[in-house]
Amino acid sequence: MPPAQQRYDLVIAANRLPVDKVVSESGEESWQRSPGGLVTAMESVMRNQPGAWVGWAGGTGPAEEPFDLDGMHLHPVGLSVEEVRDFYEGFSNDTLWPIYHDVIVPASFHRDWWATYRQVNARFAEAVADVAAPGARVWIQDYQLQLVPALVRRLRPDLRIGWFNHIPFPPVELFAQLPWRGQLLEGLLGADFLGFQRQADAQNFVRACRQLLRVATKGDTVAVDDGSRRRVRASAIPISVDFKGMEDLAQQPSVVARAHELRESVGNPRVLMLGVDRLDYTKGIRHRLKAYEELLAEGKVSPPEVTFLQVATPSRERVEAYQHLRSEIEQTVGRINGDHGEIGAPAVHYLHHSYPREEMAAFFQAADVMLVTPLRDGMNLVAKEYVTCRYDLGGALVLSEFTGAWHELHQAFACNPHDIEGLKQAILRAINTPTKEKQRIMRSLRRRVSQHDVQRWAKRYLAALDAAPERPGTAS
Ligand code: ADQ
Repeated sequence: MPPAQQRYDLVIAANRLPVDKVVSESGEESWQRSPGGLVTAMESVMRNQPGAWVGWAGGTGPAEEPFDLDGMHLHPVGLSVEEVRDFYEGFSNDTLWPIYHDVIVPASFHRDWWATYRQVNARFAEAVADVAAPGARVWIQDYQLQLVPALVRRLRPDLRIGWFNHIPFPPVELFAQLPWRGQLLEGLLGADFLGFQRQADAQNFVRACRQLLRVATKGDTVAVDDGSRRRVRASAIPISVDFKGMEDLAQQPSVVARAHELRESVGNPRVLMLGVDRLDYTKGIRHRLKAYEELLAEGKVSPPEVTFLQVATPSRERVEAYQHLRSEIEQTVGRINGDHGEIGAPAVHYLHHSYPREEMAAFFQAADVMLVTPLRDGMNLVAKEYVTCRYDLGGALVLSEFTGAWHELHQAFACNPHDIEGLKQAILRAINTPTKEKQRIMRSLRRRVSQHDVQRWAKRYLAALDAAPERPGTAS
């Protein structure tokens, strides 16, 4: 074990480190913090206590040396080319991701992917055990690391272990398809506390334990069958955004000017509709385009008066389902523009890029109607970011009932994206509702997000971890 000064009272383990490697013109390499809600939240808790972050740095090959950046100790975990393929693209994103998202596309099951998932989870657990101080709190993130809780407990029974699932936890009927379902549940039950986006996700987990492991459950706790008489609590602590930070950004004069510029560059429409997503089949982009195409064909909306801008971040481009999705979306956009666009006035503006936070804030401010139509989404931060940027109370949010966000943002224009007719009606309502009423809705959406920001989420999570059932024998 490293010397005492290199061990920490709070350890985050996540698939990715919150940094990217940048290479200067002279060829010098350095690390730059990548923006994101999780890292902002962690900064707020790490201000009061030193913390370490264990994660993959994004490349392949042996792990880089641990280093400190902006008050955080970063501990890279290395992945080989084969491990990226089998652990990350394979088991995480082609087995677990579809099963945990209602099997929108079929899941692939491969025993060698599972073997690599176990191997990589063990490496993460060893890294956590190395950097954690005696009695430290460990907070493990997401579906890529479901075996880490039990592996860490085996190595370091003195630690208090939490896990948070950023994506949905599926109903037992779907979860049961996984050939390794028992091992995954046992991996998670190594934690003291398990956090989920929605109560329904926590309940799905508890039910899976009862039905598949045949262990006793009571309310939101599961009894662990390992002779320790431990109980594990599973409950909902929905994630959020850095409301203050993002609102400040949106108010910057350069961002406001950029929002005007964006509207102008798409022809100053009366209604600019916007979609912003990772290019993922869970996000309902196809359904959104279909609804829009029908509205155009029926003459209910027409460019250049109404136009639609879809920003799609490149994602998981080596996984086949994502390659199919991309070509399908690009074909559809081409068809819609061919049928309904005019020279200089396309019906759909489509951007397949990643943008800096400032540009995202400008997109949100420029949009009259924000279309968030996932078929299934753990939370969907885009919905909360949109609301955060609308300090002017402008805009309208169309929100799928299948997102975690909808459970907090009921006042939004709700839609079931599978119901194309209903989706069209929701879009028209969002366009045509009087401004005063839309402002009232936006005010109440903003109140919710401002009072439940990501800093509060992190505090609530850690408080729940501290309050989780004591282990028999350790209670004072
Ligand atoms: P994601 O599936 O990635 O996250 P989401 O919650 O919408 O989905 O977060 C995406 C983030 O990427 C947002 O912060 C958004 O602003 C940003 N983004 C999107 N397109 C971008 C672009 N072109 N350029 C730059 N940034 C872009 C998973 C789960 C979600 C859950 C989050 C957090 O799938 O359900 O809400 O984790 O828990």
